[in-house]
Amino acid sequence: MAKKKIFSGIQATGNLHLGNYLGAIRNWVKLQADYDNYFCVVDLHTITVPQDPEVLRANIREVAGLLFASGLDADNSVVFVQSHVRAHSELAWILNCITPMGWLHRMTQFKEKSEKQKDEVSIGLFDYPVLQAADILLYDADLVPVGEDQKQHIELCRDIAQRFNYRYGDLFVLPDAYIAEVGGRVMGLSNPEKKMSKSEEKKDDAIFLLDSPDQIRAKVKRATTDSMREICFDDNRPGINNLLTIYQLLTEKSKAAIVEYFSTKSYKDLKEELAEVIAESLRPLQERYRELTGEKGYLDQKLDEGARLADEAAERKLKAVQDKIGLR
Ligand code: ATP
Ligand code: LTN
Repeated sequence: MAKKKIFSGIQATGNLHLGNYLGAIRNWVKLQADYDNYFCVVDLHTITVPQDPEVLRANIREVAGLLFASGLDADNSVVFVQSHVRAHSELAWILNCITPMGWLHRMTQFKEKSEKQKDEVSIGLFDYPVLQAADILLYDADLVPVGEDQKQHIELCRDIAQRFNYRYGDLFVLPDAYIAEVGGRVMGLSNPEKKMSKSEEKKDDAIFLLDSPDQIRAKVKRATTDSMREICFDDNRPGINNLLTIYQLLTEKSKAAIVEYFSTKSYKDLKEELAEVIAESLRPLQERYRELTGEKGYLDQKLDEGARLADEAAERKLKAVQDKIGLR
């Protein structure tokens, strides 16, 4: 039986953090053997807000390198850069023409991001979820593993697919979001009321995947907690809850075992142990990253091969779309 298909994407903003890793990338690595997979560095999404060209060029490579270093492998997964496959832009345009503006006005991520940008908001930022729908629908993805913040975008993608299928006849697969029960929303260290984010102004809010052990120790040490003492999982105590959740995700121990283990310890102990667990978990990834970026031509060759395979699949689907709507 043919395997089910997975598609997911990640922006080329550099500085990938523990939230990206635990909410998305690590799940991609875990799932890849059981599916046909497409993982994409979505550079066209990245330019929906202003980017410096040199920085963008470097970030595309950094993010791709981190995906391979995290354990995505070319035997199981097609890893590629979105702008290398032209069908993404073309299908996005076609989907634009069947998507009501009202649907996009409801997107909470647009509301948040556009508030920050005020007068500078581009049409691209507004249209972002339609390009995301094109990404997913081009590859007939059944499953889209993402963090919780992307749920609304995947639902919109289903709505767009359904509208197309209804108008022109069945062509698109309706995808489901895959959101991990634990890890779907890793919170910030300095502001545990909000998700960990690259764009957070406070630099200490996120642990970046390439942070040194000392940087990790310093950030965890400064993480916001509360004035209580007891170490337990409690949604009403977001700081401690988040530290314990990160500990749980990285050690894969049960909640009960963790609470028992820390029952006689202090917040200081928890922070020190957590920092070591994070540093140890990231060490192999950082080593592989240095190895593969040190090998001349490695990344380019992998990304060229990924683009070739993705392009084949995407072109086939785009032609089928063009047939349906009368462009061919
Ligand atoms: P950021 O807010 O840090 O800029 P993003 O969500 O805008 O990140 P991406 O870097 O493209 O953009 O996210 C890649 C993946 O990581 C997505 O699946 C997203 O849902 C997930 N993700 C991002 N932040 C978190 C988080 N704090 N917890 C869990 N998953 C997250
Ligand atoms: N919007 C996503 C990135 C993204 C994506 C996708 C995720 C672009 N295209 C397709 C899943 C499927 C984000 O994480 N910010």
